[in-house]
Amino acid sequence: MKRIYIQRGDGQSGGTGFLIPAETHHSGSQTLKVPAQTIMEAAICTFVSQFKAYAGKDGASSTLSREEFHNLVTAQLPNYVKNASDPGAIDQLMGSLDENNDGELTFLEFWQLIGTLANKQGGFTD
Ligand SMILES: [Ca+2]
Ligand SMILES: [Ca+2]
Repeated sequence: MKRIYIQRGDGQSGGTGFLIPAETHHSGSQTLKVPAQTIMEAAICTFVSQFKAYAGKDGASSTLSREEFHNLVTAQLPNYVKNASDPGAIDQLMGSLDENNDGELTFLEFWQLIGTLANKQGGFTD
């Protein structure tokens, strides 16, 4: 079972207040246990797995072609990217994200869109 050990900074016997992560390593045949996933960690996993699912449809499996990007945006972000069905808008959006202009979006190139949408969602200024 996972156990989280917390050393309290009580000022006695050298307490440092460091948070010690849950045990992750076991020797022998025991299965490796990792700490329970947090909400943010789960969100990251969702982004990564969804990106991979769409990027893996054709060509390079780690990047989004224009078609894959179009499919992802229309299926997954229809409320945030309102004009997703407009091919011209997709071309323009893709062009703005494709920093090295190779016609493919890496995860980090794609991630700019998520950052922009999330920023807008949060009502943050720039
Ligand atoms: Ca691909
Ligand atoms: Ca690119």
